[in-house]
Amino acid sequence: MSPQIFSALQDLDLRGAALNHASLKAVLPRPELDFSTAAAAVESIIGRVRTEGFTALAELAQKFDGVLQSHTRVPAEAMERALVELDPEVRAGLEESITRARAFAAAQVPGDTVVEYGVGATVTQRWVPVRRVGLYVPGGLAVYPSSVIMNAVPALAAGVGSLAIASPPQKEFGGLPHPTILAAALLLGVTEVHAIGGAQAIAAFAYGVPVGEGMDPALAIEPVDVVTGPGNLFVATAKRLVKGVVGIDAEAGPTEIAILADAAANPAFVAADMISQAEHDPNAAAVLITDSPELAESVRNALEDQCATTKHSERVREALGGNQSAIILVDDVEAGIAVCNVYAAEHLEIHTRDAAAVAARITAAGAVFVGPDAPVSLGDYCAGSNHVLPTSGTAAFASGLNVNTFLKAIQVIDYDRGALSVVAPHVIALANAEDLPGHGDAVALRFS
Ligand code: HSO
Ligand code: ZN
Repeated sequence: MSPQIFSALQDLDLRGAALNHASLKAVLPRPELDFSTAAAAVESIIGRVRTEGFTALAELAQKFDGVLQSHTRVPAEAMERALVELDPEVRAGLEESITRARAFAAAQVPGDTVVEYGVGATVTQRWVPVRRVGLYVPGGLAVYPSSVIMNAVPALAAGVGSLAIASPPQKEFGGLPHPTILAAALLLGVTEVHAIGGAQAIAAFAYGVPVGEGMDPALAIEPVDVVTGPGNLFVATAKRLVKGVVGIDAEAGPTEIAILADAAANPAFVAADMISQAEHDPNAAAVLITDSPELAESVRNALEDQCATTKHSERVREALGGNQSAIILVDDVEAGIAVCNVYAAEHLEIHTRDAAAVAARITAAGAVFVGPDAPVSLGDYCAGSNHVLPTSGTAAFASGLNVNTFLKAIQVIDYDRGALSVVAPHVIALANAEDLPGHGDAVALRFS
């Protein structure tokens, strides 16, 4: 009897196809996120939080999360209890994750850039952290204490002085966020955690929650400068709508994994890694790009085997069978690299000979995992890299969360009179050319 194969996963045969950017982009599987469906509801939520503050938050928590709230801030005792009651193995895992993420983030902190244009003339680029950030940690299908680490560590390494976390209230935990999230926050020294979910959390961060006269001042939330963190369509839409009022990180849609593999790849590893990301969400994408029809066949077999026993098999089967997932056949690894660079995956694994050399030629991906022993799950938890990464092709222009997400560059211009005199004629000439003589006069005055 021939082994059962996983047939729900679509085939896309690009052997002999044109590999230019536009034609590849048109055929690669990627669903369009339709922000318009959520926009009206999210706009109304943002408006309500801005005008009604805590009253709106409490009503929305009752409506969406089924909890009655007297405040959003998680009390210190609940945070401490969560840490005391945390499973020691989970604690050890979180601590290892924090240690590695901290080392990578600390190494990213940029130094000032100074250029001297002769005596008395310097221009400096100075990096300054934003004052306060709001980190959103989703609830939903899974609980993500690891995302607390991935959001908070680079902000702390950047030197951000004030951090707040929001995560949806959970009915089964007395209206607080999941205790592992509280414990992870406390391990990082973050003590301001709010039980707020969805678009309302993003609104509360962006505009703050003012308290009216006679109200408990503890209900207030101070506005932040940057909001980061993944979330569902409502959260993503809210982040789009508040962008400009605050900074946001890259948009995070459903998780994606692309794997570039040749005939030498281990099909069981490839299948397991596809399943690992497909288990996040029925809309998650898993894409295998290979020049080996034999490998494609063995990965299908392995997927069928592993799907039979994996815990979230229903979700996984839906994700793998969706239009967003595929096995793509290409002529050779060279063509595979071209496909990967157009697809711009959130996560890209390289399972080819000379994996490091292939990885070095990748120009668009949130994160690249090199070789058979660097699965995405390593990066999700304990590699040291960040797991908040650009999805939906935005890796073409956006980066994963890092220290720079939380820094601003200030340019400092320091010229003395002698240094100014050297360029004065040029400033005056350019000012006149732009018909802005006042600009030139401001310089000339200093020498008259
Ligand atoms: N793969 C997810 C992150 C995550 N995985 C958290 C497990 N926990 C998006 O990069
Ligand atoms: Zn994951």
